[in-house]
Amino acid sequence: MLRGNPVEVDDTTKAAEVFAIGIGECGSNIVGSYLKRSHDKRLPSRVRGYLLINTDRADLTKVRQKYEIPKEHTLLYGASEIGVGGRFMDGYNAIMESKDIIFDQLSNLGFEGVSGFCIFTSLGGGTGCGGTPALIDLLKQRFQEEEGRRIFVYVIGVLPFEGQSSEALNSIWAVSKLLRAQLQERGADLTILLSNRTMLKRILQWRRSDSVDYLQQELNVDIADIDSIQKNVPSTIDETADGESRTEQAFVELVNPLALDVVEAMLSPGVWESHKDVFPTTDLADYARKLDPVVVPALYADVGLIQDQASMPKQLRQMIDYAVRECSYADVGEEPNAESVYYVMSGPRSVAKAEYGMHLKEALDKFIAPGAAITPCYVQYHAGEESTDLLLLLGLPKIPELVQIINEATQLVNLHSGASPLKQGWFMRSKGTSRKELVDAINDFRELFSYYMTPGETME
Ligand SMILES: Nc1nc2c(ncn2[C@@H]2O[C@H](COP(=O)(O)OP(=O)(O)OP(=O)(O)O)[C@@H](O)[C@H]2O)c(=O)[nH]1
Ligand SMILES: [Mg+2]
Repeated sequence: MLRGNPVEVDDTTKAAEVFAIGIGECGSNIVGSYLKRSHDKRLPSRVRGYLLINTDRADLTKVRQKYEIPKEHTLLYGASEIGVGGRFMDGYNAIMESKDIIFDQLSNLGFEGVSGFCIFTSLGGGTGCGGTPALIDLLKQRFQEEEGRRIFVYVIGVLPFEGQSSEALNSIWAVSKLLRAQLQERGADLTILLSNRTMLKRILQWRRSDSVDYLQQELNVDIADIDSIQKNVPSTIDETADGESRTEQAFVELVNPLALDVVEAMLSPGVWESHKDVFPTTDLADYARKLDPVVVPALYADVGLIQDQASMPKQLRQMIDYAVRECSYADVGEEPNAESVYYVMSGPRSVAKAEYGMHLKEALDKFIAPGAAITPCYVQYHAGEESTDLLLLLGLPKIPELVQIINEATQLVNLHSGASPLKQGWFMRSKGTSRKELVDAINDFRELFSYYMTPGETME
């Protein structure tokens, strides 16, 4: 649509194109399922191209077949061909060592001149978790240092299900690494956190009966108690390793479409369409300028607002309450205390309008820290029959489930700590790094999300 239209030729339009990269199994699946779902196998018009990369040949082949991805949009790299099994430093090094082939392929796919990258990855594995910071480092070096051109990089990172302590530790390392690198202009401009456990909870709440049917059919078991699934992923249904991986596979199939919806909503203000107005003009890069570096999105689709001026403030307040509490992609609890907020309200002209900004601001007040900046964006459709959708991006909110992740990671570190170098060998063997680097990462988290921690509680 955008292509060939005279409007696209102006600089601002061109400047807004992004390139999508899916790294590792999770990242590839998310981008793959997007392509499969969109009718004509196309990305939103602001996404110039995409590449799925993995160190695991079998996984890459699977993704190609499953989502019918042309071979030139995939790349196998690294020495092992069987993935890195959660050893994230191997994931990091594999990217660094494959710089040339990665850039060659990106260049064949036309990545020159894009203004940003969206990298999709899980945070708990090895290939994506370790590879993402390395990839960003290379991209920033290439564009910012060699070409002298600022680019922005967004990471859409998936937090693990509950009870996966090794993945909890990897996730903490990755986020801390991305933030620390940002201090040197070599990290992610925005890390958007999506949590598998929360997305699963949402899906089971919203599409309860569909989801149960799907799970029963996929797993071939009788799912009597869906509440216990939510609390106890993935061991509820079947304790065997095979059963676990089957369950996990079924869960990720359920949540992946949810992950895509939020990215599409973020892109939507920047996608040009003849029958809509956007103000203020908003592009992907604006999110990074206005928000803190770690963001939790909430998407409330199809809000049923009733046209009645008198009750509008109340309706808008309920909309915000519901979005924060029931539609966030990682559970932010009752008091997220976000340090910045961006909202995109889209819908018919009569609803998505700046006059309501005052009410939205009031409604957001109890969910944000004193002094937190609120940045609005309104997307108005002329026709009037569009649904009303609200996207909230919460910058650096409190995330109660991170407490659990921190605790799981801390326990694991303690388990393998001791005076003997033999004992500490675990860190190098299974993560490829030192105990100290992991302890530092955990301490970064404790500081960043200090809200939950008792003062002085740092690891030695
Ligand atoms: N939402 C979602 N999560 C996934 C998907 N695939 C894997 N995961 C989660 O991702 C984590 C595992 O990471 P993977 O992406 O499989 O790891 P990887 O990057 O391929 O790295 P290695 O396999 O260690 O080389 C676990 O927390 C999984 O639950 C997916 O398609 N969607
Ligand atoms: Mg893998």
